[in-house]
Amino acid sequence: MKVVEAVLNAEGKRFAIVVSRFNTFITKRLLDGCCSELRRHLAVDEQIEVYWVPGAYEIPLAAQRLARAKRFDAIICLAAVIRGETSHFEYVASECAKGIAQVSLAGGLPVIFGVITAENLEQAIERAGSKGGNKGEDAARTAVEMVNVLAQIV
Ligand code: INI
Repeated sequence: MKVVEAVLNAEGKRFAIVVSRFNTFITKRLLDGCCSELRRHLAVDEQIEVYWVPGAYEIPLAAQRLARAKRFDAIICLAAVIRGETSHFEYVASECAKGIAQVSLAGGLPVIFGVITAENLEQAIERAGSKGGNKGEDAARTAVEMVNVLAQIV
């Protein structure tokens, strides 16, 4: 029986982070969590590039360009989509999720969905470094794990 379980080692791997400026108060915390988690798994700053985009809706296109550049082992997408009074939230969140999945499959590399979808600001804060953990950290760990597990599929 062959069982593959990846180690969490980011040494020598290259990561692009696409982060949304919308709800910067939250996304800055996701970015901090993401970078510190990558460093905890031995990535150094030279292996990490950060690309700011206006909102979650714009993330898939930027991720697609980065995937096409073929310089990265994984792309990590960070945003906070917070439900407002209108249905705008649903469109933004679902297009972002769909686009990220498409880029990942078309590009053949991990494109990680580090996007908070929250009912309100309080819930978003909880998931950006307080009692709900930090979704940016989780996304970094997922990226490192996926890069390592894919390397073992031959
Ligand atoms: N963008 C977000 O990243 N989060 C949100 O909560 C959000 N809401 O709710 O409107 C949001 N909207 C902007 C959107 O991502 C685009 O930038 C905009 O529609 C221009 O294309």
